[in-house]
This record gives sequence, C-alpha cells and structure tokens, in this order.
Amino acid sequence: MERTFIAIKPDGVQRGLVGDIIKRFETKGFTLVGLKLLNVSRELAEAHYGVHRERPFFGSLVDFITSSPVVAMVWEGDGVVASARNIIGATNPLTAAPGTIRGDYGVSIGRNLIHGSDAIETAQTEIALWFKPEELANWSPTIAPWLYE
Ligand code: D4T
Repeated sequence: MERTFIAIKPDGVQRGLVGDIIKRFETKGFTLVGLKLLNVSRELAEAHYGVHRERPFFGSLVDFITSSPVVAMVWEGDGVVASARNIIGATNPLTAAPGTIRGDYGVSIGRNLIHGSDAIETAQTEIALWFKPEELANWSPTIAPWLYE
C-alpha cells in the first residue's frame, strides 16, 4: 500500500492546528502508520531540504523548521501521495484553494504549515530519513471494507 511523509511544521504546532490537520487525513480515509513530535536537528533539516540547498530561502527554511517542534507522520492508502498534496494545497497559502489546509489556515509562503512528499519515490526517501522501520506500525483498520470496494 502506498505511503507518504507528512510533517506539520512549527507554525502549525504553535498555532494549535495539529488536531485539525490530522483529522483531515483521518476523515478522508487514510491510515496513520507513523507519528511523532520532535525537535528537528540542523542535520535532518538540511538533509530533508537538500534539494533547495542553492535557493535563496534555504537558510531561513532550515532556521524555521528547527525553531520549534514538528509533528512527523506517515500516512497510508491508495493514491495517498497525490491526494495528500491536494489536501495540503498550493505552496503559497495566499493562492492555495479554500478547503485545503494551506488555503484555510495560512497567509505566507514561509509559514505554510505543512509538508507533504511530492512523489512516491520522494516519499520513500523521506520516510526512511525521518523514521526508523520499527517506528512504523503495520495494521489494517477494521473499517477497511467500508473504505475500499
Ligand atoms: P513542502 O516541500 O514544504 O511540502 O513545500 P512544497 O513542496 O509545496 O514547496 P517547495 O518544495 O517548492 O518549497 C519547500 C518549502 O520552502 C518554502 N519556500 C518555498 C519559501 O519559504 N520561499 C519560497 O520562495 C519557496 C518557493 C516553503 C516550502
């Protein structure tokens, strides 16, 4: 089953949006298989955002993600990578559609609340970066027959 990596960034945690954000993925029908609150090291932040190393906002991005705790999660389900990106919304909250997490809760690209893997391969890399295998639970919700035909 497909899995994606989702992180509620420091602004989402500080603003008390953890429950609301988790609820969106739960009620959609995806399965939570990994969850932890952590202070992100600079090493982890720089590895996670390595693709942006040459971008002008890289330093502030690393400063921000290490400034306060993050909620790291792994969600599972058919098509979860692309669907989670739709639930999250466009990178800039000002242009993200209403009904998306960023569209409903944010006003600034540097405070866009949440990260979601952008492709299946990226998700596999990010899950391995953020979680040990034993931190992930293998389980099937008993409501699965009511979610999947
Ligand atoms: P993430 O990776 O956080 O899910 O965001 P996106 O996939 O939607 O967007 P991204 O990788 O292009 O940007 C990563 C991260 O950098 C911040 N950012 C981005 C920023 O502060 N200024 C900018 O100009 C851009 C493009 C926001 C998200």
